[in-house]
Amino acid sequence: MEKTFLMIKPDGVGRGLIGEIVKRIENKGIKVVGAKLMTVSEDLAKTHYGEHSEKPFFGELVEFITSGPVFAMVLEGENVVEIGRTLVGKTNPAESAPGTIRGDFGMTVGKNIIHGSDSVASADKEIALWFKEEEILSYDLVTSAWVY
Ligand code: IDP
Repeated sequence: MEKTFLMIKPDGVGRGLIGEIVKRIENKGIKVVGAKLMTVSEDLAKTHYGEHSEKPFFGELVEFITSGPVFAMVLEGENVVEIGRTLVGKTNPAESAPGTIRGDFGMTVGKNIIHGSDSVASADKEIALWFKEEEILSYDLVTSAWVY
């Protein structure tokens, strides 16, 4: 079964949106197999956003993501990378449809509430970066027979 990495950023945690966002994930039929509230070190932030290291907003991005707790999750489901991105919405909340997390709660690209892996390859990389193997659990949801 496919896995993805979603992370509620400091603005989402600070605005008390953890429950609202997890509710959407569970309601969709996605299984949460790992989750933790944590602070992000500068090293982790720089590695996670490494592809943006040459961008003018990189410093601001690292400062933001290390500025308060984040809620990191590993999610499991069929096609969950793509479905996760659909729930999250477009990078710029102004272009995100209502009904998406960024579309419903975000106003600016710098504070867009949540991160979601954009491909299976980056999901694998990000899960390994953010979670230890023993933090990812395997269990059955009784609802899965009605989801699949
Ligand atoms: P994504 O989060 O939708 O995958 P990316 O292009 O990978 O989008 O960018 C990573 C994060 O960097 C975005 O979620 C956003 O918070 C931040 N970011 C992207 N572009 C800008 C910008 O022009 N100014 C400030 N922050 C930006």
